[in-house]
Amino acid sequence: MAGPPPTESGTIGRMFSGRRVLAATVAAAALVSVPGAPASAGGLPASPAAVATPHVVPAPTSLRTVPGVSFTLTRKTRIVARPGSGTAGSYLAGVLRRSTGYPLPVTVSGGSRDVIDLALSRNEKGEGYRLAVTKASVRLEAGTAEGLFRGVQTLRQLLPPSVESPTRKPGPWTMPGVQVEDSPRFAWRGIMLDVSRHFFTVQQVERYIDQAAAYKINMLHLHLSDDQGWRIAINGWPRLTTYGGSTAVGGGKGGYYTQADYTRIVRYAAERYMTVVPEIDGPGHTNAALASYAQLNCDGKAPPLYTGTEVGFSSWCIAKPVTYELLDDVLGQLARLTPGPYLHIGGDEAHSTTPADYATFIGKVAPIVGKYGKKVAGWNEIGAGKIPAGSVAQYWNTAKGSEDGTQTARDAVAQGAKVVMSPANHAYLDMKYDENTPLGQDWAGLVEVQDSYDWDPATLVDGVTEKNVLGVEAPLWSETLVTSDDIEYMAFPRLPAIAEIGWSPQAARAWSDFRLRLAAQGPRWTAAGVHFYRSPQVPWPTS
Ligand code: TNX
Repeated sequence: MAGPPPTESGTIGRMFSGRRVLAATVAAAALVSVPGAPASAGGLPASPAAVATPHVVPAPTSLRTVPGVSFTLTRKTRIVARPGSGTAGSYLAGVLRRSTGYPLPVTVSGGSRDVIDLALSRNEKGEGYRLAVTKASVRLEAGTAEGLFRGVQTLRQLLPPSVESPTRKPGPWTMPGVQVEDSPRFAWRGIMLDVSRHFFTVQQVERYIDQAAAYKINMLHLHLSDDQGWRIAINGWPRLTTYGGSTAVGGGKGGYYTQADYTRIVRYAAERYMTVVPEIDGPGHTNAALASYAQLNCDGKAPPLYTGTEVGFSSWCIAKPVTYELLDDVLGQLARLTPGPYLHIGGDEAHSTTPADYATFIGKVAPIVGKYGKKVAGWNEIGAGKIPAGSVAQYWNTAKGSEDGTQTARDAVAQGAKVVMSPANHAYLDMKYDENTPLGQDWAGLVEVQDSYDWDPATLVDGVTEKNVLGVEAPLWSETLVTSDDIEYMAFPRLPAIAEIGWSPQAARAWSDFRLRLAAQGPRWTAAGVHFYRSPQVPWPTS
């Protein structure tokens, strides 16, 4: 490796043993209350190169700055995307060309100067990567294309915020010299978007995918059906969408994805190494389907469409064979359209289904998922039914104090399931930040950014420990959300907090340090046109 050996410099160098982190945090607080600005009196002198200190979210396992070294993009810089590097090179070029205006050709081989070189390496595995910024080049290595894509997201954050602008900006485009080694704590780092309560177009979903991918999110859970709308076309059951998808909360016009639309979303996500998990909720949350086909109802009568926000009033008719004929078609078609391993069967808040019927239902639906070669995912309640080992139970109840949630999550684990943590009072992006938040709900409490950040998935639920936890997911329910601005206002800055919980080692995480790194994301969101909540807990730069 060219250049001087890396040193652990004050502000961000950290090797993540508990004590070192604390030292780094204190130094960071002293130095960089305004990222990129010269250090104030009492701090160390600002770096002579005036290159912004790296403020990376999620925190990498190890990030060492190399003092006095930097790399500057030029009109001649090339991106070398070596064989096997997947979409990482073209994605990076797409981001950088818009703001820099540089041609940044992507080639499969190239020299060693003025290049960003993406290569596979046997030293890394999975999503792990290694990134070295030297004077001559930027070198990113990973064991997989997916790892390179995650590393590209770190690389972006080393450049000035205006690099995120969709239009040309002046530069200079300088990155500090760093050596980063990084790999994720958890395999599942998800977002969920409720497209049922309000419908979001393919383009709106794609926009959210890109925003989440920047923080190394790798799972996209789509809540495709609920009382207020059925959003995915199913061959043989056209009224699910033409009628069941025709409205939304508040009586709006609704909408739905054709199977081609859904495939577009799946492909767009896959190009960002994000796996789509489609959810068809049941036995509750099924009014839109029940309204579409009278024969699905136990009494043979279709209820009216529903545009309110109550939960728990609807149920599939557990005893009728047609219920499972429908679900066989739905899950079979979704399995065919979905390359990812999971189909999410919902299972939450089935207040109008008896416990015996609930267990019968899970016992019938889980095998349909298996028959189509997929694994079962569901809300934690599915633990009350019989589920195959290897299933995923998504814990959504509020942490502690929720006996039901704890019990069903434990029951799921006892059957060999893994848990994805989405505790509503920490991970729900639809909760209000404070009592003045114009959007969202508050049934799980007010969730400020620190609340979303300060918890550990491995210690939240008694009896569910690190080895039982597959990861974390931030659900965004859309009863009160209509536009992309609404999505972004609720997701930012809390989504990056959940993303860091999913990616970074627990010992490396401290709120006092995170809030400074988060503050540095603000100008990036401003440059990108992301509408975000300026939490008073975060020292956003004023300029
Ligand atoms: C609970 S949590 C729900 C959703 C609502 C959400 C609103 C869960 C699995 N179900 O039906 O949209 O609260 O915050």
